[in-house]
Amino acid sequence: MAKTTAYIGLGSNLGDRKANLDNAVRMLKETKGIDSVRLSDFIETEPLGQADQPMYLNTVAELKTSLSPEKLLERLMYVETALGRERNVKWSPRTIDLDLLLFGDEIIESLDLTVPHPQMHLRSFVLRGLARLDSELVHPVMKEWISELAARLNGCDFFLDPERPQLVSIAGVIGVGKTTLANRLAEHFNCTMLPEPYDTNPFMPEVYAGKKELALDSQLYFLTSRLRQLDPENLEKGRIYISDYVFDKEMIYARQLLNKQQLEMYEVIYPPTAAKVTEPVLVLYMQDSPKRCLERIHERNRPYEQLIILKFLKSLKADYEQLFTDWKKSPVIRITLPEFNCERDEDIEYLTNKIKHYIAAV
Ligand code: A4P
Ligand code: MG
Repeated sequence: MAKTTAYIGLGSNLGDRKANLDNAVRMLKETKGIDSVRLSDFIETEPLGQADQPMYLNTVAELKTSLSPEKLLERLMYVETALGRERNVKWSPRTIDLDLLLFGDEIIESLDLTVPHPQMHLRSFVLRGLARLDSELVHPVMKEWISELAARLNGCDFFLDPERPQLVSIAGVIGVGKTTLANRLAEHFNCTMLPEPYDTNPFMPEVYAGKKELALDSQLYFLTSRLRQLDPENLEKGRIYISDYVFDKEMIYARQLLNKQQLEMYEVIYPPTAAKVTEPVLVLYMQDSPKRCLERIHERNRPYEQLIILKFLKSLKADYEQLFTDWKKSPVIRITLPEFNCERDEDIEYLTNKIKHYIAAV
């Protein structure tokens, strides 16, 4: 009988977690129709969704099976019950949770079973385990490498939360094309675009022209206008918004443009403001060479921007790289130019197909 390779996500956060996982694996191995069980590492993870719970112990199992997906799910539920799993509240603490992550490359959407597991692409503890068991695995719906999906999460775990505004923020250095992409995406999703108010900032042209004493005013202007735009009071939960900037770049620009005294004052104001703004559910980070960004800046010809030099763009790019090396707030999809071209409909379609897996729009 033909065998399918299936992957199971195992988790426990009640009782003797290691023994619970070991027992579940033993019972799976003893199952007729299941063989060659291989495990990834056991890792301790923060409870996802509800913070006031004990830490989880998670692992991923690969198995070969001649069972149907439905029979395999039945067996998983049997093992859960046998090991003391109580089904009361969704996402409550549990002695054992067994999720069917992948069943070959099958896509199943029935009443009792959704495969691939609908939120697996948002969980590092699942993706890393899968990639360790098979580095060539591809997500059958998203059609992307599991390792690529893992890289987007930077070691963090997320879940789709319809209770939040579905803010997608676009990041990248000046001239990379954030506004153009934001407009195209807003058109596609038929949603509001939150544009950076660069042309109403009365201080910025003077700062770029050399009046450094106005740099703090310019930064405060941006800070307050973004606070207004991203105030959770002004954004509806479950609705999609696209912003052509990521709020956290404020600190990058402050470090670049403010002198020591100005920065000291700014650093007092910034954290309480940052704590108030709506965080993105997804960031799109556009990457291109500083040279090509400078060419675009010359083409679009905003007067004050013409004083920008390549060295400044290179330094901004390095700061953005660091920001996203450390980023823990949301998944990040990196978009590399010029391979990606905003003007091409198929590129936009390809990107929007990725984005929709990261937003919980109602
Ligand atoms: N079901 C549909 N598709 C599947 C599938 N692919 N695998 C149905 C398993 N079951 C599937 O499952 C409820 C019903 O989902 C089943 O009857 C089955 O017919 P459940 O296991 O009773 O409910 P649940 O586990 O509370 O919900 P769900 O949606 O499975 O939640 P998850 O995704 O399992 O999340 N944090 C950390 N750090 N580690 C974790 O492992 N797990 C959860 C639970 C929350 N937070 C966590 C972890
Ligand atoms: Mg489950």
